[in-house]
Formats: sequence, C-alpha cells, structure tokens
Amino acid sequence: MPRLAKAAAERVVSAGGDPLKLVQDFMMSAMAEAGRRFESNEYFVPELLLAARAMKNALEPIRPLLAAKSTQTAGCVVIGTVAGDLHDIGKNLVVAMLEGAGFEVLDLGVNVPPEKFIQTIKEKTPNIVAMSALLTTTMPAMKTTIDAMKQAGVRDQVRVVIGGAPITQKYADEIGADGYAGTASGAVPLAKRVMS
Ligand code: B1M
Repeated sequence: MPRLAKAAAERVVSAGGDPLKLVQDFMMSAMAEAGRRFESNEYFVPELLLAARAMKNALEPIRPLLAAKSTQTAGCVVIGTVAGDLHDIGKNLVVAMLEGAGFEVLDLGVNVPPEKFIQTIKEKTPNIVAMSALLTTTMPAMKTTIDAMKQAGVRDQVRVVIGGAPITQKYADEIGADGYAGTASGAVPLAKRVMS
C-alpha cells in the first residue's frame, strides 16, 4: 500500500495535478477515514501504521513541488513531535506546508525531548520552534519544553508555536506559547504572523 500511494501521487503530479489540492482534499481525508475506521474497530494499529507509511511515501514526490513554489527563505523553523509522542503524520504535513511557503524547516522527528529542542536552538538559531502533540498525555510535554527553554535562557530567542488534534488556543495561552494552529495550512499564516 505505501508504494502504491507514492506511485499514485507521482502519477497525479506528473499529469500536472495540484500538489496542495492532492494533500488537502485527498490524502488528509484518506487519513481521516483511517482514523474513523480505527475508532470503530474496523482498523487496528497495524493498519494505522500502514496508512502512516502510505502518507509519508506519498508526500515524497509532493514536498519538492510545494517547496519549489517559493524563491526566498521566509525564516527558519525547528519542528518536532514532543517527548513520549510518536504521531508524525500531521507534523509532516506542517513541514510540507511550511517548506511550500518558503521556510527552511529542521525536522527533529518524533519523541523529541526538551534538551534536543534547546540544543538545536543554540546550534541553529531558528526563528521559530514548532511543537506537535496528538495525545492528551503528551500535551504537558509542550509546557515542560517551554519551561526548560526558559531555564536554559533561550526562550526569548525564538517564537514558539504549537498544534495537534487535542491542542487549543486556550492551551497555547496557558502554557505561554506564542501561537496555535489547528491545521497544517494554518501553520503558515501563523508562522508569518509570529515572525512579523
Ligand atoms: Co494514535 N491515537 N496512538 N496512532 N492515532 C490517536 C491520536 C487517538 C485520538 C485515537 C483514538 O483512540 N481515538 C488516541 C489519542 C487519545 C488521547 O490522547 N486522548 C491515540 C492513541 C491512544 C494512541 C496509542 C496510545 C494507542 C496504543 O498504543 N494503544 C499509541 C501512542 C503511541 C505514542 O505516540 N506514544 C498510538 C499510536 C498510533 C500509531 C503509531 C499506530 C499511528 C501514528 C503513526 C504516525 O503518526 N506515524 C496512530 C494514528 C495514525 C492515530 C490516528 C488514527 C490518526 C492521527 C493522524 O495522523 N491524523 C488518531 C485518531 C484520529 O485522529 N482520528 C490517533 C491525521 C493528521 C493529518 O491529523 O495529526 O491531527 P493531525 O494533524 C493535523 C492538525 O492537528 C495539525 O495539522 C495536521 C493537518 O491539518 N497539526 C499541527 C498537527 N501538528 C501540528 C503542529 C503545528 C500546527 C498544526 O504547529 C504549529
């Protein structure tokens, strides 16, 4: 299935299809359908893992096309899914959208501990740190990370933005983040806003 998904994406883009439309109108609804089936016990973890791999593979031919649209760097974003959390489909979409909007994106992957964010801020001096969380149990790692950044004296060097299914603007305000986006495409205007 993952290889078929990549081949299908390649076919669409080589036929001149709009890569953004492909992601937003088709791939995201396919993933939502996988989520619905999981919730109604038609799918189990192995099927979800396959769906996740299919999304990742299908994004491969699309990402360079999204990025090619922009000509200059809009800023540098360090992104990761927080400690304890292995969900990366939404985060990978955020990466693709930000790259498409001209941001340089350093993707730290999943299960990223606060120390890794801090080390990367020190080494790469990004403009923005973006964090993703999909579990209610890992949301607090966002606050832990922001607190650790304050402790390390690097919080004021970056803007911090957060997102993920259980995250809200209220939560962002509570933990002292600079902004929240509910969708991957919403992450782009958010990143531009906090940069300005
Ligand atoms: Co898990 N999982 N999962 N899962 N999983 C959820 C999140 C869950 C809601 C399913 C359920 O039970 N109904 C539930 C969480 C419940 C809760 O916290 N209250 C859950 C659970 C419980 C678990 C496990 C604990 C299950 C278990 O092992 N018993 C386990 C935890 C593992 C861990 O992380 N430590 C687990 C594991 C997995 C898989 C590994 C099998 C797989 C992830 C594979 C992968 O990511 N590589 C998986 C999946 C696929 C899901 C569901 C089905 C789909 C998530 C997804 O990718 N959605 C999910 C149920 C659901 O959502 N229906 C579920 C599609 C994606 C495009 O949306 O990630 O929300 P999303 O991203 C959006 C926005 O949120 C936003 O942009 C994206 C696009 O618009 N966004 C940001 C995301 N990050 C952003 C950052 C930003 C801005 C916007 O920064 C600025």
